[in-house]
Formats: sequence, structure tokens, C-alpha cells
Amino acid sequence: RESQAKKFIRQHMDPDSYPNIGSSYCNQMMRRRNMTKGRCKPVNTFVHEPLVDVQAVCFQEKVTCKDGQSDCYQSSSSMSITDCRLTNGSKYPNCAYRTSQKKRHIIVACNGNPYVPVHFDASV
Ligand code: 139
Repeated sequence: RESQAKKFIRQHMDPDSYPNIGSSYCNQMMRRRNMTKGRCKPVNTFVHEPLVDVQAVCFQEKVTCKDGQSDCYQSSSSMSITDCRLTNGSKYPNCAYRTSQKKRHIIVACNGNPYVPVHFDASV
């Protein structure tokens, strides 16, 4: 079974494609990374920074997660990200996404040994 750490990498890491991101980025990437199987995942963020820099966020500022858990961390630097949001008219299995590039501080939940990101909470 896929580990939580590997799942985070599959769903949220894309260090190499930035800055060549076009309007069809999310339509392609959400499918390629298996987030359009069974249902269309409604919201997903890809981070365009080296994996080591995203893993280091687990040792940066501790913040409360959206669900009230205390295992979230906010990046000290702003990072290049792309938010993928399902469009209103999109109907499974035709998952259509809006692609928006941003520079934001990311908030991730971390777990395990080694202590690594397992959930993407938000960007601020
Ligand atoms: P998810 O199944 O939420 O977590 P994604 O992050 O890809 O998968 N875990 C926690 N989960 C939530 N809160 C915590 N404090 C947690 N600590 C550990 C993956 C695993 O992480 C564990 C869970 O138990 C689970 O096994 O919010 C819903 C989805 O939308 C995405 C992120 C999330 O899915 N999203 C939301 C973005 O990608 N970007 C946004 O800006 C907002």
C-alpha cells in the first residue's frame, strides 16, 4: 500500500515543471497523478519547490490545522504553487479544473519517523 509520505509526493509535489505552466496544467496533472479516479478531487495544490525544501517545513512554524489538530507547520518562505479547483459545471468522469499560479506560504501536516508532510492544509 502507498505510504502517506508517498501519497503526499504524488498529489502535491511538482518541482520541475515551473515556470512552464499553461491553462491545461491542472486538467493534465490531476489526471496524470490519479486524482480523477472514482471522483474528481475538488481542490488540490501542487508545489513547485525542491522536495527537501517542502520536507523542511515540518521543522518551521507550528500552527493549528483547519481541523483543529496541532501537527501543522507553515513555511517561513513563500513558495511557488499551483492551485487546481474543479470548475462548477464539471461532471465526473470529465474532471475540468481551473489552474491558478501563486506565491504563498504553505501549511502542511506532518507525521511519522522520519517526520515528513502527509497532508496539505492550506496556503496563506
Ligand atoms: P488528506 O486525505 O486530507 O490527508 P490531502 O492533503 O491530499 O489528503 N493527516 C491529516 N489530515 C488532515 N489534517 C491533519 N492535521 C492531518 N494530520 C495527518 C492525507 C493524510 O494525512 C493525514 C490524514 O489522516 C490522511 O491520511 O482538504 C481536503 C484535501 O484538499 C486538499 C488537501 C486535502 O487532501 N487541499 C485543500 C489542497 O491541496 N490545497 C488547498 O489549498 C486546500
